[in-house]
Amino acid sequence: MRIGITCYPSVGGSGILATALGEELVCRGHEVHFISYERPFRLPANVPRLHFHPVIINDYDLFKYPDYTLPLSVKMAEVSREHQLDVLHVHYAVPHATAAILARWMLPPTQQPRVVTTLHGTDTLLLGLDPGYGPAIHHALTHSDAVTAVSGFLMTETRQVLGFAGPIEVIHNFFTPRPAQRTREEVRRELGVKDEVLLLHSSNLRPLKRIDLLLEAVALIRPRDSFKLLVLAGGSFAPFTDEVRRLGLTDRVIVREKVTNIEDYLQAADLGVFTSEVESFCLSILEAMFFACPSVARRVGGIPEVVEHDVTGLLVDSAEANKITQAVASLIQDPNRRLALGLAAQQRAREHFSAAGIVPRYEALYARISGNIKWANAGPA
Ligand code: GMT
Repeated sequence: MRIGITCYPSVGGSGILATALGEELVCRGHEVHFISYERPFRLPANVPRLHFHPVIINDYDLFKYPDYTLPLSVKMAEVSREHQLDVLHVHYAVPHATAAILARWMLPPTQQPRVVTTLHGTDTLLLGLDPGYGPAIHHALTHSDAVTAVSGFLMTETRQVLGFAGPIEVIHNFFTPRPAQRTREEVRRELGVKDEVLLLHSSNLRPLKRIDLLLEAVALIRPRDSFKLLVLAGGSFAPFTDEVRRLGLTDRVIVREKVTNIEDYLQAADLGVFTSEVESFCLSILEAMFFACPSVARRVGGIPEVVEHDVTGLLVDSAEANKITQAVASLIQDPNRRLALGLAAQQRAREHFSAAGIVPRYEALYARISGNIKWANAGPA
C-alpha cells in the first residue's frame, strides 16, 4: 500500500511512534511518505520506499500568527495525488486530522485517500478540553475513516472529554530497539557511574511530567550515594538546574539532551522513574522494558496497561514524594527483585508491545478502510 504519515517531528512519543511505524511498514513492502514541517528526528535517510516531503511555511507580515494547517493540507493533497496514496495516517489530531480531511476534499473522489487518525494523549486530555479546539477535534474524528487510540484509557477519555461516539480502535504502542553502539560498561563509564544504581527518566520535561516531584523524590533516597539519576531530556533541562542545586543533587543527576542513540543509555540503566500527572501510555517506560529495565511510575492514565504492578514494575498510588521514594528505594536495595521485575518487563514488552504484533493491526486497519484485500488479514482486527 501507499501510506502518507504526518506527525510532530520533534522529540515526543507520538513522533517517535509514527517514525517507527513508517520504518516497519517499509520493511513490510509498503511505500511510505512522511509529510511534515521538518524531517522526524529518528527517520533514517536513504531507505528505499521511505520518503519525506517538507511543508514550507511562509511567515507573512499580514498575519500575526503563521498558519500551518493550510500549507500542510495542500502538501497532503499534492503528495496524495502524485503518489496515489491509499491512506493518510495522522498522528495527533491537532491540526493534522483537520488538514487531512481538508486535503481529501481538495481531490476528486477517485484520488481521495482514506484518513486514519491516531490519538496519542494531549490532543484529547489537554486540547480536547479547550473550547477553542474541542469542536474541531470532534469534527476531524467524525470525518476520519478510522480513529485509533494508544490505550484503553485514552479511548474512554476521548469519549468522555470530546463526546465522540464513533468507533475507536485501541492499538497499543510498540517499540523496536536498535542495537546499542557501545557496551553497558562504556556508557556507564561515560556517565561516571560505578556501583550506583542508575535511575533513568526520559521525557520532554513538560510540566505534566512533574520533574519537580521526580527531583524531590530522588533527593529523599538514602544512602544518597546509592544511586545516580540519568535524565534523557527531550527539552532544555536549564529550568531545573537551580532546583537540582537546592536539593543537593548536583553530583547525583546526569543530563543528556536530545540523544538519538537512546539504546546505549537504556541498556546502561537499572530502574526507570516516572512521575507524570497523566500519560496515555508512556512510551519511555516501554523503551526501558525492552532492555529489562523495570520502572516505578504513578498509577495514572494508561500506565497500568503497560506496567503490571509488582510483576513488571511498581505503581505508586500517591503523588507524595516520599511514597515514590519508598518504592524506588525498595528496588535500589533489592537487586534480585529488580532483576526479576526487569526480566518480566522485557518478556511482557516482547509479547505485547513488539512491532510483530502491533504493526499488522495497522495494516489490517488500512486494508479494511481502503478495501485492499491483499493486506486485509494481516493481523487481528
Ligand atoms: O507526553 C508528551 O509530552 C508527548 C506526547 C506526544 O504527543 O508525543 O506523548 C503522548 O504520546 C505518547 C506516544 O503515544 C505516549 O506514550 C504518551 O503517554 C503521551 N503523553 C501523554 O498522554 C501526556
